[in-house]
Amino acid sequence: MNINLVQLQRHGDERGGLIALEENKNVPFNVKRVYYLFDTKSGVRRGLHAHRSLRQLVIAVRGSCHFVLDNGQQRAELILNDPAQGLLVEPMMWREMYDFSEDCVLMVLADQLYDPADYIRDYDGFLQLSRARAPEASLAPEAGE
Ligand code: T46
Repeated sequence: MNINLVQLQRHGDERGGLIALEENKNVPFNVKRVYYLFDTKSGVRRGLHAHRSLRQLVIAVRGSCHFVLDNGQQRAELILNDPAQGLLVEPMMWREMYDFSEDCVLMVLADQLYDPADYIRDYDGFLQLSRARAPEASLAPEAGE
C-alpha cells in the first residue's frame, strides 16, 4: 500500500528550527481547519474511523505515535516522530493511532471544516463502502497472475 509522506523543508538556523506550511505548496490542498491532539493518555487508541471525503496532513510536531492506515484491502503502519514529515491521509482510509509518547502533539491540517457526518466509525460498514466504491480493486488479480 502506498504511504504518502511529504518531506517538509527545515528553515532552522543556530537559534532553532522552523518549518512553514503553505496551502497548495507543501500542503497539497486548501487548508480549512487545523487541530492538534495532545495529552493523549497512555494505552489509549485514537482514530478508529475513516472519512468519506476529508483529506488531511498529519504531523507529529512533538513526540511520537504509531499510525495505522487501512484502505480496506491492506493495512500499513508507521511511526510518526519527525516534525519535518507529514503523512497525507486520503478519504476512505481507516486510521488508528496508538502508543503516544507523553509529550506527543499531533497536528492535523484538513481540507474541510469539522463535519461529524463525514466520519465512518464502524469498521464493517467501512469495508462494505470501500468495496462498493472500488469493486474492481477488490477483485483485481495480483500482478503476474
Ligand atoms: C482524524 C484523527 C487523526 C471537534 O469538535 N472538532 C474537530 O475539528 C475535531 C477533529 C474533533 N472535534 C471533537 C469531536 C470529539 O468530541 O473533538 C472530540 C475528539 O474527536 P475524535 O474522537 O474524532 O478524535 P480522534 O483523535 O479519534 O480523531 C481525530 C480526528 O477527529 C480525525 O478526523 O483523522 O484525529
